[in-house]
Amino acid sequence: MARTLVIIPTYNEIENLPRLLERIEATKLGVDVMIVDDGSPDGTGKWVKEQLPLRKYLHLIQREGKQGLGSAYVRGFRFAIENGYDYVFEMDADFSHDPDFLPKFLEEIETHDLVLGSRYVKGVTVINWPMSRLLLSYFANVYARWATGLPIQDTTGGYKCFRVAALKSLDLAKIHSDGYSFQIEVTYKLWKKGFRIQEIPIIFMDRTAGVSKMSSKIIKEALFLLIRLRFLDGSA
Ligand SMILES: Nc1nc2c(ncn2[C@@H]2O[C@H](COP(=O)(O)OP(=O)(O)O)[C@@H](O)[C@H]2O)c(=O)[nH]1
Ligand SMILES: [Mg+2]
Repeated sequence: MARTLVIIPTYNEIENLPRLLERIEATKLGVDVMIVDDGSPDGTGKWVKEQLPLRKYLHLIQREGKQGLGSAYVRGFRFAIENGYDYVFEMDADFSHDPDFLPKFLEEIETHDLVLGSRYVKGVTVINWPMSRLLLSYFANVYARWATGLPIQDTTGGYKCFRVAALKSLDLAKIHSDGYSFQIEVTYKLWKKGFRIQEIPIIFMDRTAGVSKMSSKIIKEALFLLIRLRFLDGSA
């Protein structure tokens, strides 16, 4: 049996996380879950800590202060590598990434190294986003495709499944980007190394509880990352 770890970074997700864990349990896939919490002021990390003895599949890394999504995932990746997992997922805590798609990812990862949940392979499958945000995401992807040459419709999405053996080939210490940049950078590096990447359609639903941590800083970072990947860092 393959061992799978679902990494969920959290910052103030107490309104979502308890229900999300129940939904993951209901899939009966037997996956482990790693929460990487950055000292959420709303007590998300404290709640997870209390759950550890009750939910044996659950793991927790507590960091001090909000340190960003990218480094939270890198921390989780290291745990997966050190603890002999076969597959590792990225998943948001806010129900944008429906746990019911987990089996589809697991099916595809058997013959690929990275499976991407895509909002743009079957038309546009995004629910509840204001038009402005949808356009931003859509055109960010058009730009990312153009700048990197990645043959992928949705490079900024954060619902992904990696073969841990592929992640091991990356120099995680060199990945400093955050947010959307992080998503593009990791996928780009695996693609450059010739790993097998597959996109599957997902329906992405914007959060209905809690608040988004997206910021203009994260968008600007993505803009510059693409320039770096394309023109300065071809050997990445
Ligand atoms: N640990 C950690 N998690 C974060 C941080 N920023 C965002 N997250 C989590 O990353 C996921 C995606 O963030 P979200 O605010 O929904 O971004 P959006 O979907 O792009 O609007 C959620 O589970 C957040 O709680 C951070 O700095 N540290
Ligand atoms: Mg979100």
